[in-house]
Amino acid sequence: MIETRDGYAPQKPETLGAYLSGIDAVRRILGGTPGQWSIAEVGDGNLNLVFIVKGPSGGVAVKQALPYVRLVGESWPLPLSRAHYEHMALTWQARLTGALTPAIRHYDETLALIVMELLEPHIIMRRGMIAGVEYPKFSADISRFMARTLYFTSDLALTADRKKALIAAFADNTALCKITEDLIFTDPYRVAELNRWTSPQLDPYAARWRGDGDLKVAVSRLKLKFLSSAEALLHGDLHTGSIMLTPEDTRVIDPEFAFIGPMGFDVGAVVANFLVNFFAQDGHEAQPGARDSYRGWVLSTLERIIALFREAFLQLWRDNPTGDAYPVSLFQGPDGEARLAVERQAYMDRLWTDTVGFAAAEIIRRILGLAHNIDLEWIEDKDRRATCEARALTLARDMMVNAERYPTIQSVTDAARRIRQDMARY
Ligand code: SR1
Ligand code: MG
Repeated sequence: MIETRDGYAPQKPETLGAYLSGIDAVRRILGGTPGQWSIAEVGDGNLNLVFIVKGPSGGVAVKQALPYVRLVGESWPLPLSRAHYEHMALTWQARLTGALTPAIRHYDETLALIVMELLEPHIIMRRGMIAGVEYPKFSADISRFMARTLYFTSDLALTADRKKALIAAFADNTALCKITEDLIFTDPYRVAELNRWTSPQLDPYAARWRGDGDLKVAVSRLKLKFLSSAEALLHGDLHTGSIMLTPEDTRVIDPEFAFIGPMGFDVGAVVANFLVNFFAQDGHEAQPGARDSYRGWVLSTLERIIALFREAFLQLWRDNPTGDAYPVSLFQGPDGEARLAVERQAYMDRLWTDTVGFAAAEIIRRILGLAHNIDLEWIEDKDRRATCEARALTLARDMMVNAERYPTIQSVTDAARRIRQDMARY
């Protein structure tokens, strides 16, 4: 059933101006009179309305939840409460990371609407990476974002009562979690109405995925972890479409899928979307080899992200052992400290193994499931696209089934380079 709520109505450019003119903080940012404001709906995401509003003095971005999935239509109802979770997650992330999120100018729970800072001249990272733009600050920014949001919302930093309160605060974001549970961990491995792929080129791959017992077991283990491991506050959809940036400034947007889940899911989303972009470059270069240097940037940046994330997370743990997990009192004296240092490395190794599996699941669903990436979708020549996709699927299958063969990010990037070299065609 489509949700209705007293006072809720989807905004249109004609109604939004009047609404915003009633909010002092927004009126001051825009300047002039509402008649001088330009308002355009620009949303190209899967779920929501997004408006850009500009006035004589400045601009804002307005995001409003619809009571259904925009990509599919009213046949797929979705609760408006996702704006509540997005607002709450943005508030946490802003507190923990400073300027790595868009500033919130106004929040309206009834309208399920968030007014945010207009990020200009930022663009969606996925688009920048398709165009071959390098972002020198990104590895430092995203590793800091992940380390701080994941560490400070985990049991390593929070006392048990605060951690449980955090779990409770996000526990009802079930509809958004269900999208992930179905679209990432289930549908690509079974016949599902919404699945799609580059056909007929990848038909044999789709069929193989539905008949592969090893893959089904591996993805089911990951799904169980996603369902049951309340490790930290996740962004929940940390792909390159959820990042707006310039070479100088990075902002993480869109945390409406936020909930308390396994950390490797967020880190894996970044890994997966970099790998997909790496494989997609063959479909975007003007002549073979033209994007070699960019491919090098993509993989070396990914390696740096993971190294910096590990370093930053460990440093936060050493400096802020404030949670109820690994009580300081148990690890005093030189022997205790040494044991804890070893255990911290083991913790990071387990997190990395989770990351490999979750990255694989994200790659697979972007090729065989409902929601695809423009990195691949924009490759017009279907044979070329299918070759890029088949290489990504080949790597992802092995990462998922044989995660232990990928103990480091270098082992993943080496395999990506190798598969690209060796696999001439889908
Ligand atoms: C029906 S929503 C499909 C996808 O869009 C969002 O960005 C999430 O990635 C979700 O899985
Ligand atoms: Mg989104």
